[in-house]
Amino acid sequence: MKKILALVLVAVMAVAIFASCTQSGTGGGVEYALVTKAAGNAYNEKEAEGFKAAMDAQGITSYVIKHPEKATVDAQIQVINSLIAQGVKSIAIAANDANALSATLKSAKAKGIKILTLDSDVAVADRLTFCNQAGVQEVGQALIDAVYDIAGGEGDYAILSATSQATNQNAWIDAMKKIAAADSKYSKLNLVEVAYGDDEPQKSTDQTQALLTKYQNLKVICAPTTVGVAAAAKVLQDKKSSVKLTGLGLPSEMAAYIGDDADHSCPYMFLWNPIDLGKLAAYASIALVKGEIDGTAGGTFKAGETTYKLTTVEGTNASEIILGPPFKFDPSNIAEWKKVY
Ligand code: RAM
Repeated sequence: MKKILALVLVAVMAVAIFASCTQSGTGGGVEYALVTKAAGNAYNEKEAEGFKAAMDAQGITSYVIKHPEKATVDAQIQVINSLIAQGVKSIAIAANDANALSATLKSAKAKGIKILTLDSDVAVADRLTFCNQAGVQEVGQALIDAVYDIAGGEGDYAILSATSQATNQNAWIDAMKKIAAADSKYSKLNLVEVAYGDDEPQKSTDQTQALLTKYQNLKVICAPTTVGVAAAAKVLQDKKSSVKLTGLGLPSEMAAYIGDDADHSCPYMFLWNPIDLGKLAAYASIALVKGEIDGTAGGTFKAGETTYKLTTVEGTNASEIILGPPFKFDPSNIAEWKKVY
């Protein structure tokens, strides 16, 4: 009996592990695909949850969700090639690199597959539109202002990012640097290092520890990645470090670390709703496949009750769809939001 139980357990676990990498509707062929950055990241699972919910709401079962094994270009190329072979109609992807997916995405496009991005963009020529969680400028501004505020207007800060090639993190970091350079208000802040935890918990933990060792006068770490910020929060809080943290985090993972006192490592942080971002990507995929939008700025489509408009990405004639502004999580609202995502 025990043996049978153990076997059943192993089988259930195997299915669960498989499901965390690939999830699909119950339909026959596959038309709509979501490719996240990587497996093992709760943020990506929330995106997937939203994508699935929107497909279900539309009665569409011909979709597949893929979480590549690692947050690398190679892992994504493999997934995209298999989706091309399956003859999907659209691929919504959170890119692990702005340029290195180009050749693969071009061959998908040549097969008539509609390519769109969410969360992390590619070069605008390689996609029709981008489901952008929040304006890059707004995120950069929120983060640099949080660093300024928490550091008391001056001193050393470090950034703990995801992978060094991640388009979204690089865009936010770039925006932070540009905003800081353009206004003398920030001139007493000193960025000592941008470290990369590769959206892996252990590497992010190690990188946080290394920052603490290297920079004795460090005041603040800013981690614009949910994986990095959660790892750093734990390191700082366990050590009762005086170094404070801010960044982009999932309320469900960060609730234990948010607080204004010496017992908590993170006074406040930001994010948006990753479930809504997944939904937006699903509705945009459907609108592209049905020809309701073609990626040209000015186009509109419905995502549930909301009508979204494709707007122009500054300095280009390419489009993006902005989900909304970044949202601040602090001791006053974290208990409420940790239940949501
Ligand atoms: C991590 C990923 C994701 C990013 C969030 C904020 O989960 O890097 O791409 O948008 O952080």
